Amino acid sequence: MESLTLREILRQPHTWREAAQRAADAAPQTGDLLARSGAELVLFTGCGSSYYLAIAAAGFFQEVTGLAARAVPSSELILSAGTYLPRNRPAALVAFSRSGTTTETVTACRLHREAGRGPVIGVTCHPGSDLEQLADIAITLPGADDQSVVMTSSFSSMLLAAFMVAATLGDSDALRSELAALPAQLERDLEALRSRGETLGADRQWSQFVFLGIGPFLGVAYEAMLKLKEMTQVPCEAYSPLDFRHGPISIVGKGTMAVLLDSDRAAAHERSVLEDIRRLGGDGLMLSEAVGQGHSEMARSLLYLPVVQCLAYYRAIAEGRDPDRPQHLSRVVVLGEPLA
Ligand code: F1P
Repeated sequence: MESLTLREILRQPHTWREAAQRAADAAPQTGDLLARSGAELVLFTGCGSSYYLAIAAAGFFQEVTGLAARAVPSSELILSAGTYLPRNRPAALVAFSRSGTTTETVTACRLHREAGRGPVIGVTCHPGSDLEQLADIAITLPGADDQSVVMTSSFSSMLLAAFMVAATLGDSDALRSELAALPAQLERDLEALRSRGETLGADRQWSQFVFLGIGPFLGVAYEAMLKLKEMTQVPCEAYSPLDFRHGPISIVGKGTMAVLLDSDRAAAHERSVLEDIRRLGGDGLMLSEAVGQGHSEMARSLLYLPVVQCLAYYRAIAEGRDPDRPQHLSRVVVLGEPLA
């Protein structure tokens, strides 16, 4: 029987259509809410994959809208808020949670509201969830509510929704049009992206993977690492490309595969890091070779996802593991005791 995880990876053109439409519908009122709130900072939060989603979303959001934005793990917002929230400054909170019930994320949103710090915008896949009920505005994507343990279509669909809101608030018609057309683009490219991920994942000469991504791409690089870690436990790490030279490069050897989620902004410098890795006996590739040219960085960051999801999936199969039953993991982490 076909794996649930693979089925949910391959349904992303469909879930992206729902995400683009629902986010486009919600964007105007989201912009009004942020403007009325006087928020001087937009915090993006989540746990695990949803935190990595927050990193990518916050990075592009700030670049496209010009509003100050940063990503913080939900648990840090609860236990170390002062590190991220400037004293008494109004801040909006954008929370990502596929389940809408993860303890830390729901708690962070509740505390943000109770403190009157500013509005809560929830992005979830679970209608009627705690997060949806707590949020001032909720963007809910039921079509992307992955039933698999690991997040795949939920991750990319919630990220696409965040990008669509950013493009709308940033008043970028070009970006909005590109994102609206992305589900059809993915439908056309899906088999090639799947196949590229399969080739990479099924090749067991690679004993360790390094995912490299600059700026907002680092969030997607972390997610690529987490997918592979969750489904296979194969050694894998993620870094900002040039920072990899400052110590972590010591791990490079014959079986190292560096997957560069390459950008436009630093392309030449990123390629130079791959050359260093090859000189040290490893190998490397640029994911834009699979995804093709002519896309914005935002769109490319989304099109990279099916490739790295399939890389992890097919490596799990090659290792004789069941991607639908990842070791030690549950679909949602709900803590027994309240954090605050
Ligand atoms: C987030 C999360 C995932 C993790 C696993 C368990 O859940 O921690 O990051 O990969 O699937 O759930 P959510 O808050 O997005 O529902």
